[in-house]
Amino acid sequence: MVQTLRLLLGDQLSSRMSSLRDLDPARDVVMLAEVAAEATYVRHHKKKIAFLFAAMRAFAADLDARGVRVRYVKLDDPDNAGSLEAELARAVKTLRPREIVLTEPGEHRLAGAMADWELGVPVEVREDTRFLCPHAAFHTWAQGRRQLRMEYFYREMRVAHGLLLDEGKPTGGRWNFDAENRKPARADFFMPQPPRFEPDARTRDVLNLVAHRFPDHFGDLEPFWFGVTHEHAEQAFAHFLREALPRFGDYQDAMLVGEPFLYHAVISMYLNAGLLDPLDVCRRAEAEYRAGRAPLNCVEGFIRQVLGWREYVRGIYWLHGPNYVHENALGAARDLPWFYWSGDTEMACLSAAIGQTKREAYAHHIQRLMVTGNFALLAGIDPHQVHEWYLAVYADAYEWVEAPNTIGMSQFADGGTLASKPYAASGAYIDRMSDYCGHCVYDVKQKNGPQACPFNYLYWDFLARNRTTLANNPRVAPMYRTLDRLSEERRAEIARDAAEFLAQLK
Ligand code: FAD
Ligand code: DLZ
Ligand code: SF4
Repeated sequence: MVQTLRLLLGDQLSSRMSSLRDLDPARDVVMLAEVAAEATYVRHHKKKIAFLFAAMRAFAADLDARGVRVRYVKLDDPDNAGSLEAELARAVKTLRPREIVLTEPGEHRLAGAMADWELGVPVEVREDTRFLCPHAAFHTWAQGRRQLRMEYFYREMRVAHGLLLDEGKPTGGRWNFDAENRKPARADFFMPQPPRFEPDARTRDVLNLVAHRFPDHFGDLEPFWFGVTHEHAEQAFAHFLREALPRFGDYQDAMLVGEPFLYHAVISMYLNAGLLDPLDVCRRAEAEYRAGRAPLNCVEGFIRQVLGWREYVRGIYWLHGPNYVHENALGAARDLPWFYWSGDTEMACLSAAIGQTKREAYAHHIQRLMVTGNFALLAGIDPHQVHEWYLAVYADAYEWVEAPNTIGMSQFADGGTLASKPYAASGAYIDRMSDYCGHCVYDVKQKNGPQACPFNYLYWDFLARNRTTLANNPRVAPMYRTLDRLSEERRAEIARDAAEFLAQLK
């Protein structure tokens, strides 16, 4: 008889999961299940499914080698029951455990479903201790605050975890070196590439399965180069520390044609699936600064992303209920244009960001925020459709992190809970931070007319359309003063160009 059946979800691939805390290999069984319900709640990128299944299989093999009894259900198992609940029911029937233990999932969808599970044995759901800010601590921090600004949360996290502190004060005399992190990159820079891992026989099996079962999902399955084990993720992170961290900060906001990764870490899919530990990566980045191998602005910038943004967006996600993903403060209602799936657009910035998303299931933050996100915001695309796109297309996408970034930061659909102003920008921003415009059929310097960069007139049209909601925002008010200084003729031109452009979006 089995004492405890311990379920590990596909993004819980760490031996430090709370669900494994008191594992007794003599009496317990650890279960992992590839199920259609999780693989299709959005039409995930093929690389994302392949990454998770291959990593799940590798982790299960690792547990097995350590003497743990593992029940692993493959997607093509003829008895596969299709959902986590149905698979647990099948396991309960066969193994007759006294209890089921699992770590909370990262989404309201699954948490809500679990509350209704009827499995005939007690189910214990434990907190996910991989995160550095427990739910209760975030609630306490948020209570009574009018504004939940990341910067203040981040400072408290630095103190709580003793990162980049000298005698209780921020190292270098400042908490935040972001002002130094906005340099455009040049195409002739040396670009470190993330390490690529040759698929082994186990991963090849998964690639065949995904090719066969999900042919109509978005994205290119091959070449598949993601790491799928803790050792791979470790190698990828060590490579980042050595090769890219010393320039990470400076070029954090830069974009270049043909350079999808620049100096970014490319570790979010590993962190989010449990293959890397967030506190460990922060400590090791700090050690690079202390050893004189990476400058403070780069190390602080990296730690801010992981200790600050990553924990903060998760706190915001759980603070808001399941309806957060349906918020639409600006009443945006246009359908997501088809080119988000095909990449087929003449706008070079969008074509580059979407093209690499298709190929790699990866785009870095500024591409997500200031290219695909900015365009959707300016064009008034329904934020829920935008949210479902981001949730599907990136290898690192889970709702706890994707939704606040999309609904809150990128689309301003939560009315400013997360961001103090909309991340809306004209073509000039993209031109300053990238070399995309030099490859575009549109002219970024032209403000109106058929050759003008669409971001230029859409930007002003966005402000004009959303005046009632945004004009009183102190951070946007100066832009309304500029808009109001434009001649009537110019404003009519903006409205006409925007209407014509938006009318042909399909
Ligand atoms: P780097 O730029 O090297 O940063 C290092 C790490 O910091 C990342 O691996 C990540 O764990 C963390 N990080 C950085 N920015 C953020 C952020 N804004 N929120 C949370 N963590 C952050 N990130 C996801 O992990 N999953 C998502 O589904 C996701 N969706 C996004 C959707 C939109 C619209 C936007 C604007 C951002 C989204 N992000 C998401 C945040 C960010 O873009 C990615 O974490 C980052 O691009 C991952 O690449 P990297 O590992 O090279 O990150
Ligand atoms: C994303 C995903 C996919 C594609 N497939 C599975 C799966 O087959 N089995 C599983 O346990 N988990 C999978 N996941 C991850 C879950 O969807 C994830 O645990 C929830 O979204 C909560 O974060
Ligand atoms: Fe994008 Fe406009 Fe530049 Fe073309 S000109 S790449 S559309 S910002």
